[in-house]
Amino acid sequence: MSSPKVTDVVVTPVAVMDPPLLNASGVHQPYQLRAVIELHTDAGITGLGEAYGDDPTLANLRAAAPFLLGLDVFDLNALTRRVEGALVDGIRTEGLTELIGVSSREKSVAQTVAAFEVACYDAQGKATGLRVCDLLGGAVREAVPYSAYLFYRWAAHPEGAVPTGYPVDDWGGALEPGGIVAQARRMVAAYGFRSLKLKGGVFPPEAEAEAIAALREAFPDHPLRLDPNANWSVATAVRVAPRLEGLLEYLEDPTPGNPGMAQVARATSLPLATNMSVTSFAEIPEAAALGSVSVVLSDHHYWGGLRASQRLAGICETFGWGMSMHSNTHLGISLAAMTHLAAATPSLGYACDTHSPWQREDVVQPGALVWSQGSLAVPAAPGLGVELDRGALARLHRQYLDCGVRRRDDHAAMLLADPSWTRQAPRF
Ligand code: GKR
Ligand code: MG
Repeated sequence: MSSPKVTDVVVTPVAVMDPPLLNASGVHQPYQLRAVIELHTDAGITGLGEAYGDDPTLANLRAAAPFLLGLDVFDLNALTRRVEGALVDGIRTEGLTELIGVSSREKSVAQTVAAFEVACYDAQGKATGLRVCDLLGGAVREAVPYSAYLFYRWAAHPEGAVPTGYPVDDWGGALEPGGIVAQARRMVAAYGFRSLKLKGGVFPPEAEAEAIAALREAFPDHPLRLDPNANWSVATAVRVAPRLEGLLEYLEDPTPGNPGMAQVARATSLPLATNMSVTSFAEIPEAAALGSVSVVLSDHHYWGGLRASQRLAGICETFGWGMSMHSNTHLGISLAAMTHLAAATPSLGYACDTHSPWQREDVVQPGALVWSQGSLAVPAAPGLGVELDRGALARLHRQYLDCGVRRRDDHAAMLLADPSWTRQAPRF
């Protein structure tokens, strides 16, 4: 078998409708941006990947694309070298997706490699008849558990934020414990999730602790998590965390940075998890030295891909850290990649995060990703096991062109509803 070589790289930005989910930065915009990557090869095989779709990410992907022509899809070290070479000058690091820690050149390279690496793996799988999880070392689980991702939210985006005819979803608002419990009941009934995560950092910590207590009462056997996205000061987190002991399986990013997280860690027996203070290999030594975290949420999109995520898994094992998986809004290509990675990573023991229940639009054909009891079965077809829905891709690209959103800005979206709103970090 000769290895497929890349003959063309197509990067297509898309916009998908998103509900008004509240978080520490503000509120989700009516559209979230993603980029769909197609690596065409001389074997007639096309590998699929998915990335953020903001302007800096697109600029980096497009800068790297010409350097991939002729690349052997099995030569992932060459992929890394080529991307690094392509992005030597003019790399975009500013304005990248929020809430995933500090921006850096290293992380922008990692994000760019990751997007193409997933597409290479998909092409490898299609060329060999193997699934991506098999290429990653073999599946240790054929069903990957995910957690329900609960959000405080409004019923609809504020007036003026959406075009005429923008359809409101039927989840309604959730601004107090009763609303969060109702949201959890619906999500558990629809998907069978067996663990629950509440996005916090929106209301004062005491109010969010009440929501956690209400969830515990309604779901006595479901592990619970709370993620204030570093919107609590160290003093607040030191005060509140001990009250959550016995209620949470972990507390995610209560406060910013490893030094602050370490102070909180010393004040509570709760495991602290992060996708904000440990977001690249460069941040690991500080976290290890300070003892700031005990669970790291991986995310192949910014750790550098599937292989880099498995390297991270090894490091987590070395330090005795647990491993979970972070999610931003994503589509089916990424969900398939996350599922293959989790299936092939033995120490990824916590249920993964996913925004899937909030997404009403996708670029993949339905049927490949099947939910059962809160888990996704690893797709059976070669590669990622998902196929592009070309009609949907064209429609969502049109939506991208028309919607005017070019980067994620939850703060600006909040200002439309409350012009006096200010971002304070941390707010509580
Ligand atoms: O979608 O609002 C959101 C989340 O807050 C997301 O942006 C975070 O990156 O889910 C993420 C997290 O766990 O921090
Ligand atoms: Mg988080």
